[in-house]
Amino acid sequence: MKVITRSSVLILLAICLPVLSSAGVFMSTDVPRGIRDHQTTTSTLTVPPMVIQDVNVLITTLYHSWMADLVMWITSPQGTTVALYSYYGGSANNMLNTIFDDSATLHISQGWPPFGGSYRPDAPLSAFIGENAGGVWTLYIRDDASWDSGTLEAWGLEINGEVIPEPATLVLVGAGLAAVALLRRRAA
Ligand SMILES: [Ca+2]
Ligand SMILES: [Ca+2]
Repeated sequence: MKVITRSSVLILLAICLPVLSSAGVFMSTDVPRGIRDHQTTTSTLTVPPMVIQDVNVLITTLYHSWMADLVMWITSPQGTTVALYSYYGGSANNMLNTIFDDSATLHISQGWPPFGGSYRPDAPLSAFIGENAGGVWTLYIRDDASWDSGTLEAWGLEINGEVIPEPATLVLVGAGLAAVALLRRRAA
């Protein structure tokens, strides 16, 4: 007689779960946001639950003259903060189609406005690995100098992760495995 055990269910789940990996780009919908002298601009976006394997930050369109006014950082739903950018680019303008990626060859300090392409941020985004991505992410942009201001028009996150199954999914998988075991018992 074959009996399905708790441990065999867990082993089967461990085999099945890595298949449920997910990759997605999540764009903020609360833009445009003004970037004003001596103020901190925030913008948020919401991500579904998944265990983070990699995060890249996409600053798609940010208009600002004299980019050296700015400092940027990002905070995860779990409250982890990673510094992205600090006072680079001198008097030159804008950040367009910029990807902050730990895997980039160049550090952001080696780029020049409008910073098109991939750059490593000030601190590694790997700080987010293993966290649950689910919830509200916040991008902060502080303008520390007078005269030049701008707007954040578009930004997002590119996240690779493993989907966290809903409890209902686990119940269904468990029920399916039990049914298979029952059929095998009847066939035996
Ligand atoms: Ca990356
Ligand atoms: Ca300014």
